[in-house]
Amino acid sequence: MYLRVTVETYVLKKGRFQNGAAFFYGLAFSFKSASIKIRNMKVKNWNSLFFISCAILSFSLDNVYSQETIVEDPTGIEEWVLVWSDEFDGKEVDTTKWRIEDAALIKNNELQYYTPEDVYLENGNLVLRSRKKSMGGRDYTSGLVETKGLYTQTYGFFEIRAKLPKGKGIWPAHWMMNAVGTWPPEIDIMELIGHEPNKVHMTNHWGLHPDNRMEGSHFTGPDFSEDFHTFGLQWEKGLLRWFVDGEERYSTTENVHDVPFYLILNTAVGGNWPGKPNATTEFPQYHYIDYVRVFKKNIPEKPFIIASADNGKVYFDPDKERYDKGDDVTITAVPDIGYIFDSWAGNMEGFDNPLTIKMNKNLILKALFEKDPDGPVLISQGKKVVASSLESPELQASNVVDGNLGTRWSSKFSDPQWIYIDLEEEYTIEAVKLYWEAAHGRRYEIQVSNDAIDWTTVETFNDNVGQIKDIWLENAAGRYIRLMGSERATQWGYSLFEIEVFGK
Ligand SMILES: [Ca+2]
Ligand SMILES: [Ca+2]
Repeated sequence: MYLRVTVETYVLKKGRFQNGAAFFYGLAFSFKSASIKIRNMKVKNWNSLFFISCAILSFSLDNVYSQETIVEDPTGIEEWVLVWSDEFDGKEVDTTKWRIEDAALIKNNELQYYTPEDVYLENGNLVLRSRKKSMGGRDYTSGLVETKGLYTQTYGFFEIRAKLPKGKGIWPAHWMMNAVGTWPPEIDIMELIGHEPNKVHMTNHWGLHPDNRMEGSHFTGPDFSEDFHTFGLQWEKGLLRWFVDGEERYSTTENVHDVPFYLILNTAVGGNWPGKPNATTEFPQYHYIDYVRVFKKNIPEKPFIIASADNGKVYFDPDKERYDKGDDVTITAVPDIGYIFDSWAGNMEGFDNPLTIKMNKNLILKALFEKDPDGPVLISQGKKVVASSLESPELQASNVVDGNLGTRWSSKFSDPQWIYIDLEEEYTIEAVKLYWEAAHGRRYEIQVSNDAIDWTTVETFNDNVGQIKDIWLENAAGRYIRLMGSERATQWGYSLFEIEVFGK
């Protein structure tokens, strides 16, 4: 049952304003003040009932009606719908859109500690600052944000407007990684090596580590540290096209990925490619990002659904990148542990879950969840953890309960391996959430115990695919909870960013 209909689709069409929906816009506008839940019998504004009946009428005419605003066309040749963006106009980084790194990532021999201190908004820009400052065992600090776990997309147009830092050892990048967590694939929209501030690199990575491959090109232009420039990527089935300031600078039709990716914006310091900073490198350096805009191509006969969610996930049946006009699609919002579904927002607002709709237009939806006051609470963070082995001293067991998705525990490269958490007292354990790294366990058991000697298995996985896993448990109680791995899925050890245990 849909009682409200709104209003925010941006259609790009060759720079012209298209206003085909004024009537519906008026309706929807009148409607913005209404907030009614029929299902829960909560009616906040009876004056809106007239408009509700209008909306039901309009809904019966069509699923959705939208205010259509034309934005500049990023490619000049096609019609695009803005589906996700951040203009960075606020006071603080929007953490429903971005995860802010807080870790000494072990990668490419880079020298920075990524800290939230170096990620902030200023004058309508996201600022990633790089400093010569000791932190977390590193000699430099810098900033990294990503949409991992918050927003992913397959295909589209991705545009970032930025003014880049420069100098020997400075490595700004706008790039994308596979949402599933394996590497490659990776698409680098823009990379710049700071001692060549007029050269932009554009690269596609494919294959699977260690048999990975890459192909790319570079464009030599102005000094990209002196002013703002736009860096764009058009990604379609079998096509990748890179743009700098609206001009195509590289393209390929080979090895084009077809799985969802998330976005990453960062400035690395040092690393194998740029080398170390030297006496000529000036600190601090600033990487200014004016906006990030993500589009999907508007194909009227092939509408799409984009759904975002924090504290939950959205599933589609059938799950397709595009639908045929008239297809029925069932959309289900599944809350994270400890949350309950509240409502839908975006092009279509309502309270039914799951909901079935007829695909007549592009739909941009957001699932809203709220904290479940009766739900289980997180009981594992900061507790004592013991593991069977460590891959290396910095990949310590306590990293799975530090609340940081950038730090992880990893075991030695053999089977079996285990890790347990001491909850300090006996709990009824209702759920466990595992955040696997790419090196995950294929077969493992969840076990509980009151003495860390005799273990009872409460859940068994025989063909685990990794990623983020919500595990609901029945009749599980104990002071200790253990993940007992019997078969690794990769040649590497068992590797987990975080284990969250929920109970009462
Ligand atoms: Ca801005
Ligand atoms: Ca962690």
